[in-house]
Amino acid sequence: MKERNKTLGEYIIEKQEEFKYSSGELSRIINAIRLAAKVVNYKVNKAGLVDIVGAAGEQNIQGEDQQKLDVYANEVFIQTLINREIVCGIASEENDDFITVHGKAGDDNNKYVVLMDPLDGSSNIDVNVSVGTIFSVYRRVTPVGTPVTLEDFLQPGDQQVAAGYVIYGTSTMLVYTTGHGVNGFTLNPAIGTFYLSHPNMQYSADGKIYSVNEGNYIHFPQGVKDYIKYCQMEEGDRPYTSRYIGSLVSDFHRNMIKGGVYIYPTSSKAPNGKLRLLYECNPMAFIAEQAGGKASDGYGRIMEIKPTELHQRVPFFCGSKNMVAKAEEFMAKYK
Ligand code: AHM
Ligand code: MG
Repeated sequence: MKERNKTLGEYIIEKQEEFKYSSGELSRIINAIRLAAKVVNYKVNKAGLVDIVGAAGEQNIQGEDQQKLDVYANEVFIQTLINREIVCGIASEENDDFITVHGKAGDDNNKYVVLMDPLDGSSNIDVNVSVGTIFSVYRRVTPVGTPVTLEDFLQPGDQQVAAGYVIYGTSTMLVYTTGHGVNGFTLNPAIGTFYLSHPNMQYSADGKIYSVNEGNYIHFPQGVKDYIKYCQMEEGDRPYTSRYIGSLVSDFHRNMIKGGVYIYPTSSKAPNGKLRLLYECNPMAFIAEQAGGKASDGYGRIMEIKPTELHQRVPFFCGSKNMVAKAEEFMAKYK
């Protein structure tokens, strides 16, 4: 008989020992994210009803104020983490500054900070296209017992202890890593339970999909222009297929399953690129590497960049390792 799929809850308990500090706190953080993801999922799925129950900024028929979904998701994730008293600080793409979170007795004894993009690609909500949540967990570097400082958040990506995303798509999935491979869990909405559906997710070394906003072509660096032309050339297994949703989590998820590369380069319009190092690129880079892929800023490893500010932007090349390496080759020609 086929073995029943594990639930995320069972999996978290089973894997707790694998985590080097194994105090149970990290498991509780993943549990909090699991809960918040279900709440946000419920709301995202109702987004299409906004025209019926009232648009953001208006009151719905029950007289409740409607809220923008990204603001809502931000509040849900922050409140869920605060309520469980397991982190000492949170930084979010939606907030200018980080939030200090005190422990149970008003102390500062918690050890972890969470950084997140609560609803990435939110402009896609209005057109019924998948969006996602991205999160990243670090151990604080300042002494336990003192309030968190900026230093606790400005750590290079290779210090992450966990990272993941939730994709609110045709089905809702939570995909995460704690540095022991990548596993994906699919939500059964009927009973509100995530089941292990994609164990040990892997990027193939080569792929046939390239994902980049080609509307910006004219503004791209020459290395990226040349790489795009290379993808389109008739030779060997090329031309590749072009796929771009404009929702990082969705583009990444598809490329991890099918093999491909995602690129958001610098451009003359956005000299540092668009994506945020701490909330988007580092967590995706950690997942990519854990799945056998590669993540680069065009010249070097994303996870080795020492962040200088919370909302720092970086160019992002991420996906199947040989594809990212090839793009880097083109970039190097014009360095
Ligand atoms: P956001 O954080 O404001 O939602 O922006 C990030 C999103 C990514 O999900 C997506 O890959 C990218 O922006 C798309 O940008 P563009 O429309 O410039 O191609
Ligand atoms: Mg974002």
